[in-house]
Amino acid sequence: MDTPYIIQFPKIGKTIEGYISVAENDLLPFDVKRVYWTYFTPESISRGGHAHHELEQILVAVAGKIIVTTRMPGEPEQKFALDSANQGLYMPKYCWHTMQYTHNSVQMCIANMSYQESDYIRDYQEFVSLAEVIFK
Ligand code: T46
Repeated sequence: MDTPYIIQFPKIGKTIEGYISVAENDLLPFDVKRVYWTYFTPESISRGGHAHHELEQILVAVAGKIIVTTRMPGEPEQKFALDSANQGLYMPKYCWHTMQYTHNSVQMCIANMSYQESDYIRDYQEFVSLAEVIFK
């Protein structure tokens, strides 16, 4: 079973001219099929609260700070603070996750498949029960 991990992307440039970061080739653990982004999330809101059967993705805080809480089946909870635009959090399938954002956050998600509502597990008890069967 894979676990979430941080990917460092190259940071090209200097303070006086700004930076470019690039996500390509061997740094990506899958072929990219979709990119989406989340913004203007109020600080009082927690998003996510689901896992996926097949979706793998990388979350990047291209602006602001995002606290991502993850739980893999049978594993303790982990917390990641994303606050660098050259850093991404890889989340494998069957990773239960929630996110909280600072008001200025922009979250970019790089994903291995197109949007399919049937891929979501939105009920935590269903996630726990499925995980017991799949990862026993
Ligand atoms: C995830 C976290 C990190 C679409 O129609 N197409 C899309 O590609 C996406 C991502 C969402 N939607 C629709 C589905 C819902 O009606 O947008 C609405 C909000 O989606 P959701 O409540 O799932 O949003 P988040 O922020 O809780 O979760 C999203 C992704 O959906 C999810 O896969 O892992 O960001």
